[in-house]
Amino acid sequence: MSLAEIDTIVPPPTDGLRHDWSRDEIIALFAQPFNNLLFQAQQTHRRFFDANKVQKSRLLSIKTGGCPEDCKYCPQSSHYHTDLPAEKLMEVQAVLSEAREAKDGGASRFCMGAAWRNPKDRDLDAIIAMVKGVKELGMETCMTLGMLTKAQANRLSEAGLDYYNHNVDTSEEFYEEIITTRTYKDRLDTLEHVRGAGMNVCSGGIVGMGEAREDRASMLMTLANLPEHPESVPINLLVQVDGTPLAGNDELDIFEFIRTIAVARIVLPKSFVRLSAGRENMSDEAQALCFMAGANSIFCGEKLLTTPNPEVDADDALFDRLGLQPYEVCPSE
Ligand code: SAM
Ligand code: DTB
Ligand code: SF4
Repeated sequence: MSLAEIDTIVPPPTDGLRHDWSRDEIIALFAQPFNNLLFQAQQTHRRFFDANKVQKSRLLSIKTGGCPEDCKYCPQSSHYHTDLPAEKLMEVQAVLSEAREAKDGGASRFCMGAAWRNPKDRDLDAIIAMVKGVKELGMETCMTLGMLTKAQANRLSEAGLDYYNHNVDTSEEFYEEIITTRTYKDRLDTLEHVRGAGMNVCSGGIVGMGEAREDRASMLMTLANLPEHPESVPINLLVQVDGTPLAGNDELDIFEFIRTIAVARIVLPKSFVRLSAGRENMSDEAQALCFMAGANSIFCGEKLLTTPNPEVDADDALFDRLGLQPYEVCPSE
């Protein structure tokens, strides 16, 4: 097949955004003096967003623990011993009552996570009932259930699921240090199925796992060079959980974390960049710098999936001190 023919099969992106970043270019962004990097990120942020608005999502673990995958960061993997009891999939009504509470607490999106390698087809009826029920409450819906086939992605999309979260987690080069039970390509295939089914894509990763700056740059390159940028990009700072292989790792310098947020903002200018896991151990000042660097989404509520997150009152106080406003209902990106 000639190059011209390939060009007609995969049309170039038409969104006016760059999808051709090299790793060296992204490393150069990281390497700027901190003030210059933050200035560039803040300018980019203001081109597409209100710099004082932050989207709030609430997480719920609908199926906890006992996961067959070996992700070295994860307290829910059955390969490690973390004192986390494995539970069955929650009942639909119990999920809906948590969603009602999340809405009352100011969340515009409800994200449901399951400790699965992939959902089984027989689970999808209950999952779809959850999606429909949460949407009836007037909230956006997000699910993260592991790998999806094309057919599963289509079913979820038809049910009205707004977002699917599936992280690339790290760079392609570092990936095998962290997960051996599924490949990087598996992850990209799932993202393609989600996009092909017409859902919004939520995909990001974790930093602080012992990766190098080059890996952080490479991860952002993968995300920025997807045919369409994910609408939502969670940047998680590793939450170290005793019993997982990454517990006891050296902590990442917080300024390197803030740099990662800033670079994500620059290479993914129209995406919501989520200051995701790790806020519990961050100072207010560090979080303020993350917002300044272009983070405009957080998880709210005192629990992530299985680990603690700041109390709602603490977040409200921080938003007040910084003059930040939550999006009522998230603008459709
Ligand atoms: N099992 C599904 C999967 O892995 O695709 C969905 C749930 S999984 C817990 C969702 C994401 O949470 C992971 O991809 C990872 O990025 C993040 N995560 C899990 N444990 C974490 C930790 N200890 N610190 C930071 N992020 C974590
Ligand atoms: C994402 O990127 N981070 C969230 C969500 N997507 C599902 C999960 C963070 C989990 C942190 C560890 C825990 O609470 O189990
Ligand atoms: Fe399982 Fe997801 Fe945890 Fe990996 S990150 S062990 S797939 S729950």
